[in-house]
Amino acid sequence: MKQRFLISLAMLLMSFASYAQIETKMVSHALSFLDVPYVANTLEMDGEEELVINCDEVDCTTFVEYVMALAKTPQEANGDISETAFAENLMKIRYRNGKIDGYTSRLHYVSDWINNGLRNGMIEDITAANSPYSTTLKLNYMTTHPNNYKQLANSPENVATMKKIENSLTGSEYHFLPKEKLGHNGNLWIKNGDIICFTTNIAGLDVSHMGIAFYADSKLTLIHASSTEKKVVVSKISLAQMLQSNDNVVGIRVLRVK
Ligand code: 2YP
Repeated sequence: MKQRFLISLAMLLMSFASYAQIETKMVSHALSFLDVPYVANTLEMDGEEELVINCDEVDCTTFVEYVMALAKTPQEANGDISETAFAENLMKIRYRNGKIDGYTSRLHYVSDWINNGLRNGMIEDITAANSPYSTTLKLNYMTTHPNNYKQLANSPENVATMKKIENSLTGSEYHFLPKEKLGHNGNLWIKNGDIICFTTNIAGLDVSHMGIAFYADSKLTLIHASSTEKKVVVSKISLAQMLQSNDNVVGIRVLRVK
C-alpha cells in the first residue's frame, strides 16, 4: 500500500513539475518578445501557402504561436533550440492536423485553432471546468469580408472552402468566462503562461484578440502584441480592465499548454 502511495505521489510531483516547467517557459519566452514590433499580415505571402517564421514582426496570433512553439521545443544540450523541431511544432500549431494544404489549411478562426490544439494534445481548455457559462459559435466573418483577406479577395474557390469550414464550426458550443466575472487579481485557476482568448460579439467572429496571462505583483495582466501600442507589451492595466474597456469583448477562453 505504502509503495503504491509513494508511486502516485511521485507521479503527482512529476506532473506538477512538468506543468511548472511549461508555465515558466511560456512566460520567459513571451517576455523575450517585449518591444518586438506589431505587424499585421506577416503570413500573407504571394504564391502557395508556406510556413512563415518571422519572430521580428508579430500580431496577437503569431506572437502566441511563436511563444508556444518555443515553449514546446526542448532545448538541446548547448541550450539552443533546433530550428527544425521549432518549425515542426509551429506547423502543428498553425495548420489543421499539422499539414499545409493551401491557404484554407491555416487555422484562421481561433476556435478551429483551439480544436486542433486539443486534438494534437498540445493544449487543454481549462475554461469549462471553471466557468458554467457557454455560448454557440456562429462563424461567417471571413466569407462576409473577403476583401479583408488577400487570398479570399481573388479566389472564389478559397471563399467556398472557408464557407464549408465556417459551417462545420457553426453551432458548436464552448465555455467562456464572462468579463464581469474576472477579478483584477485574476482568478486562482488562471495561471502564469495560460493563453487568453478574448471572445467577441462582432458578428460572425469568435475571438478578437489573444495573449499570455502574466501576474505582475498580484495583478493579472496580459503579455500581448498590442495593435494600439504597435509592439509586444505587458499590459499596464489588468486583464479585467482591458476586457471591461472594450464593448466588443464578451469574455475569455483560457487554454493551458501541456
Ligand atoms: C487571424 O486574426 C486571422 C488569420 O487569418 C491569420 O482574421 C481572422 C479570422 N483570422 O492567419 C492570423 C495571423 O495573422 O490572424 C487574428 C486577429 O487578431 C489580430 C491579428 C490582433 O488582434 O492582433 C485572430 O482572429 C485573433 O483574433 C481575431 C483577429 N481577427 C479579427 O479581428 C478579424
